[in-house]
Amino acid sequence: MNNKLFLFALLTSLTHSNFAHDEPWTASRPDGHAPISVMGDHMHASGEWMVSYRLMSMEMDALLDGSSKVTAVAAAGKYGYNSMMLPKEMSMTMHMVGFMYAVSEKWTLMGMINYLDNDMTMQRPMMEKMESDGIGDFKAIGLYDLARLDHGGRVHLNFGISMPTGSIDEKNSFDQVLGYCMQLGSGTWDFNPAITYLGQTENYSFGAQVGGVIRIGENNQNYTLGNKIETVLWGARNFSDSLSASVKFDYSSQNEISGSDPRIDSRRTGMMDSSSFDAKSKGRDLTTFGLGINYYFQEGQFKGHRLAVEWETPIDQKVNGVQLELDPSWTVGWQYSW
Ligand SMILES: [Cu+2]
Repeated sequence: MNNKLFLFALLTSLTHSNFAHDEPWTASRPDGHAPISVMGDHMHASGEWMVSYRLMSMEMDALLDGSSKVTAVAAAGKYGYNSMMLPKEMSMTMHMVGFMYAVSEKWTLMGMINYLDNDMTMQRPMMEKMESDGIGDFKAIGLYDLARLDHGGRVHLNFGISMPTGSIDEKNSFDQVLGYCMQLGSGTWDFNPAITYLGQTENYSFGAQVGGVIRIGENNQNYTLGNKIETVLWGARNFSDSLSASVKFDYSSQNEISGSDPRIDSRRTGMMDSSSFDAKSKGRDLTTFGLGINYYFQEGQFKGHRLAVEWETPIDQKVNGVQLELDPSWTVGWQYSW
């Protein structure tokens, strides 16, 4: 609760303070783009293109039961899992390639595809490492310019659709289907709506995005990943025409899975049950704090290129059921527009 009050106070003070600024909002400054982990934060001028690449790296270890750390033995006893089958560590690396194109002043189109690489180690010491990698779900997003406000503010709507191009059939070397968190896609068509507010003063910029993921129907294995809501608030200060630094708060909440994969259910028999196979041990509430740097090349042979890095740490997390705890993560990115 204190976190939310603080965020509210921060946003209120930013939006109601006396930063006199009569220029319209512009992307042509280092803080004209949000911290690199935020998607669909900005629009482009009509006819403009942008390509981007992001690398995101996440690590998880230690088991959580709700918001409390728990040992594998205690979690297994409470939920009826086999403690040796519980996860111990997981790493997730995501390569994300995107493009943007503004078809008019009112509409910017975006496409994003990612390549995922997941590794998971189990509690049982001699057990082989679980691995999965491949293409994730393709996202197509239309950004609609809703309003240009006085004093450098603007608002846009994000209409996103996620297509089920990522596999939900990833298996181990014994031809058994891996747990839910090792799969690469949702298996469903998902709607990704959001509303984004951007503000700028001479040396500061700030923004807020409220969005969600709404799954449509069930996938071909009779389950649906949980719907998700997410609120992101950020602020940045520019130190020159090329360099800015940012802070970010992100709160997200994702529900557990509804339904279950019969192939995964068949692995839950004979004392081999694991939280990885349990549809109720999926989804979490997560609040993170991030620090970032954006660099924008304004001239020279790299004119139009941007480099950005962001470090993000959880400040509060509560998992559904038993799951691994998320550690601090990194996002680095490159963007080029013309
Ligand atoms: Cu862009």
